Amino acid sequence: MYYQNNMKVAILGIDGYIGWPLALRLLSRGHEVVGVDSLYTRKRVSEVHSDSVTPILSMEERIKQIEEKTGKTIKFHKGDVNDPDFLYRFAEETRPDTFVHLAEQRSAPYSMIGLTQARETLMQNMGGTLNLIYVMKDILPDSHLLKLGTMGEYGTPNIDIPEGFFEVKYNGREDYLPFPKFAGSWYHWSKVHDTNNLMFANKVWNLKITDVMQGVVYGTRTPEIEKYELYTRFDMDEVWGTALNRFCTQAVLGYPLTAYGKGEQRRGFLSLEDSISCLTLGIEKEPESGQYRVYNQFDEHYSINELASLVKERAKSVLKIDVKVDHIPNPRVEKDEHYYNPEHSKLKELGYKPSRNLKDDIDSILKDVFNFKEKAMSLKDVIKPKTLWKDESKEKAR
Ligand code: USQ
Repeated sequence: MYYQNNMKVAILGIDGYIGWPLALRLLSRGHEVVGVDSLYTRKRVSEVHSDSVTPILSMEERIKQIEEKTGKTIKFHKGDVNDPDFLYRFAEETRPDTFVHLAEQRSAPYSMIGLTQARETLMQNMGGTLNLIYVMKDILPDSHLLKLGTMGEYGTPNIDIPEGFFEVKYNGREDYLPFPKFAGSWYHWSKVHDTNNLMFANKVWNLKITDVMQGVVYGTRTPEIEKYELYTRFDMDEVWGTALNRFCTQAVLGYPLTAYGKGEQRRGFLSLEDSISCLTLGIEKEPESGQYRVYNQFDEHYSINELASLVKERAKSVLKIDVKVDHIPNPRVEKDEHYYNPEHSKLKELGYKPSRNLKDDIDSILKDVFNFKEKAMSLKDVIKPKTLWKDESKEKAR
């Protein structure tokens, strides 16, 4: 394992919540960045009548501003990783050292809207990853793929969760095997299928792969976003927004926080800044040739009730806003009380030091969202959960 500077990194999904701040970080560390995006998320978010609360520029305008502010450029290729011709052309032309694959449909609720969205999620995500595997095998067999998976691949088993693999004893024999997966949405299953395909590609073609099982990311800022004043997107609607970002927005608007079910479900969380640091570490300290490695990427795990209480307390302290926590019927099918103890030491062994504390992060999200309160208010109709994992009325109607 070695440390590399001045790498050429292709970020697939560069226009997204994580892709954009990752591009800024890599540029500031002296790497060359090339980007791909189909602008899929912008389109799908607008289809559910939502938008980013933070103001985001077009990709062209982002690149123009970064050139003016840093003198560095990002070569952007608009296209879909699910189109093999496009991806082969892109790889031939740019020949990166590392592919960071973030270009997947990333919303669990979106994947549960209906058959169209379930098919789209599975085909889009598995198709894009499969294309990338073949592109690497055929054109760049020594390149490194850092692929974003999810902690949700594991589900919530009643035993500790290892980082990808574990030792099993069965009928008197032992082996070291992939940990069983039990995901909670078609989106999360699409990541499980990707993982299986990546393990197989590594086995047959020795491809160098890092599979990142990332927890729920929250936040609005990284040092580069602050320095260049170029926001990344921030979603808070029921389809595209994630728990803590939604709670902070709800608090700014004075709306009750939407804790689903009993609120005792636990997930691994990490700040946007920590996500970018971990991904950068995984890019710069790449696996050995022919290695497939798995990281559980989160800082701490919290229950939904713990997060909601902390947001309630910080909203009172920072913005003098009183909010209440509403326990609404869970639109998802998931355990809302369970054991949860995933291991997460490998990234720390690689050098990851969590940078922030949750209280400060929540304060900073609350202040940022408060600055764009009018925009957040204009999106108030898309806060309440409408996407049901199990729609009883449809079942009765059939
Ligand atoms: N939840 C609430 N209230 C809300 C929103 C969510 O109680 O208003 C609960 C959900 O029921 C769930 C938990 O919060 O138990 C997390 O939900 P989420 O929407 O924040 O996150 P999730 O759907 O799991 O997906 C998100 C990202 C996805 C990423 C995943 C990491 O959208 O791209 O892969 O987090 S993880 O959850 O670890 O699998």
